[in-house]
Amino acid sequence: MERLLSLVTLCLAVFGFCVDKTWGVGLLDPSKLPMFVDELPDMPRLSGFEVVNGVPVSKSLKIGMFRKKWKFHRDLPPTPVFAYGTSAKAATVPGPTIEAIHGVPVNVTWQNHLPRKHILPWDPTIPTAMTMVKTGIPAVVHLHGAIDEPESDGNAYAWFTPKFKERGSTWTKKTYHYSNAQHPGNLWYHDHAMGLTRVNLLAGLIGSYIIRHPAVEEPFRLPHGNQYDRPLVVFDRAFRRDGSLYMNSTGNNPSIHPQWQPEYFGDAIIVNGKAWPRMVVRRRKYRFRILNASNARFFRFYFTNGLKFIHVGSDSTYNQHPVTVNKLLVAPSEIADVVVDFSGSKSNSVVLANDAEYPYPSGDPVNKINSRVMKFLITRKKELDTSRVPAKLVHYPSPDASSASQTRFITMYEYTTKSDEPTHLNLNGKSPDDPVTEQPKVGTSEIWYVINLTDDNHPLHIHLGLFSVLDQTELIKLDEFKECMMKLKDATKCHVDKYARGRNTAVVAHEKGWKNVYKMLPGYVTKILVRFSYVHTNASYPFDATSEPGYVYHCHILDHEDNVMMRPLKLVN
Ligand SMILES: *[C@@H]1O[C@H](CO)[C@@H](O)[C@H](O)[C@H]1NC(C)=O
Ligand SMILES: *[C@@H]1O[C@H](CO)[C@@H](O)[C@H](O)[C@H]1NC(C)=O
Ligand SMILES: *[C@@H]1O[C@H](CO)[C@@H](O)[C@H](O)[C@H]1NC(C)=O
Ligand SMILES: *[C@@H]1O[C@H](CO)[C@@H](O)[C@H](O)[C@H]1NC(C)=O
Ligand SMILES: CC(=O)N[C@H]1CO[C@H](CO)[C@@H](O)[C@@H]1O
Ligand SMILES: [Cu+2]
Repeated sequence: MERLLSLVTLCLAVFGFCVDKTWGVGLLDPSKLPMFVDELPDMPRLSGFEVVNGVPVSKSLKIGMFRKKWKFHRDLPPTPVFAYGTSAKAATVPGPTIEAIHGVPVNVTWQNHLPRKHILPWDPTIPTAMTMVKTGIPAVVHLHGAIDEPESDGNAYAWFTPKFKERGSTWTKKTYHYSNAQHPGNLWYHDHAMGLTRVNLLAGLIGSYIIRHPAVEEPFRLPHGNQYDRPLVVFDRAFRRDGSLYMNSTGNNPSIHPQWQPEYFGDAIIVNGKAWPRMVVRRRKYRFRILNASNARFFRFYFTNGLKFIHVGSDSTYNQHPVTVNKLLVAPSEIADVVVDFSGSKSNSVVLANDAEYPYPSGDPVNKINSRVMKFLITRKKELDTSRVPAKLVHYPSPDASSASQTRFITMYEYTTKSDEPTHLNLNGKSPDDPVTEQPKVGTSEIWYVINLTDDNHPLHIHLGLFSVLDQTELIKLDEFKECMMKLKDATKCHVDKYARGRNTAVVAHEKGWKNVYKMLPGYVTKILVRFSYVHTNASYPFDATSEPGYVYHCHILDHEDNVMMRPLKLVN
């Protein structure tokens, strides 16, 4: 049957009307895949340091990007993917978890071994590195949440092809330097090539990166060690029956963008590279660093038997105090660092579930398939558990709005056709190529008012700077304000203060700290304080943050970021 179907694809291709490959090999009905049959993998761990005479010292790593096949489910044929790893054989989806120590830098040479042809459809009508190359798929790695030099930040135009044969306009060097001078936290690395981020991540170019700080963290006695401290990388995917990844190759406005669609969703929920896996856990506490690595799907996680999450940290920093919650809303690229105590479970198995609408918050409700994430099978016997969750974690200096040296307005726009189909999005009416307008001074803080004029919740991600949400106020007379903004593109001239008079929505307790990505409520003005220095000390950066190519800030719905919801950010002295 499968062979017959690929024969059909071939014939259609030969006759030139194989527009969408789904014609040939049909879409997989994900309800055909039994849930909870694959064990949850722990991705290979790569140490970013060596221990010499009992002291951790700096190390250099070589990590490649490879095309290979990956088994996402027991009953699904192997899927062609792009994967990070120290060799093609060792490469995994997601890639290896890099473990670094605070104060011990890691050098990584990212090596591109990708083929010339992409495994997913891409769109030549959005600004993309793909149209500029002959020697292979362009790629560049961004370490999300890292406070590091611009040369190692993975600028979208710093892409390169295999053997560095072709390089983008802002490419500067082969080996990236990660200082790990920031406080302990949860980072992740992923591709960031211009106009390809959504497809390169969909193909598998994602991995976790943890910075540990033994002197700060050991006294907490949180669950630790590879067995009890586990990254969970969650994303959604759609498949064809032959196991290949499915991404619609027809855009929602094909006459403008033949392929681009405003949001990618798949019904299969993947954790650490397996669809709806299961994990046998002991009746004790575990720490899970949950990363939402979906292109566009928000997750609102909960346990079907009422178990709770003890939220101890977010994407970049620890909470001041642990916060216990029944539900966790995680936007794309957000990280929730939680402790789950299975000793309190009344049942011997529990499903981690999701009930977030997609697109969030105004889209479809979840269904039987995409509302399930994974299953935990809990041993019967209670364990001796010496780990704990301390009442106090890390106290960072509170955001001080009066210290801000600059105020900016950042407006999110979505453009649509007459029939209301999105064509593209941007920030402040500008594209990534327009000259830089945000030039903060190193060491200062700034207030940004982020105005969402779209129907979606956009996770805003700022490179280098950490930010804290001060206030979320709904806009009144939105249509009037929007009309002015569409014309003038200037929040001051449109008197935003006259419109920011609506409902005030509190920031939830566990998201009050310093973050590198935050969900911008649609129709709201979100006031944030962005800090361009370390938040735990006033130390200056151990690198020149003002060098080329600078940084960027963007929406982390990848389909938006690629078309073209991203702007440069250039630090100055
Ligand atoms: C890492 O790179 C830096 C330059 O960016 C260099 O000074 C340092 O010696 C390198 N470390 C190792 C372990 O190679
Ligand atoms: C692909 O997208 C097009 C345009 O939005 C839509 O008409 C079509 O139904 C989609 N195909 C599938 C299989 O979802
Ligand atoms: C993952 O992030 C995406 C995009 O920000 C978001 O839409 C989705 O809800 C998040 N999923 C979870 C489980 O948090
Ligand atoms: C950093 O400096 C600011 C004033 O510039 C001060 O209010 C704050 O307490 C300092 N923080 C630390 C951790 O020293
Ligand atoms: C949920 C929400 O309030 N969304 C609003 C975002 O802003 C646009 C106007 O620009 C409104 O139409 C949406 O209702
Ligand atoms: Cu990013």
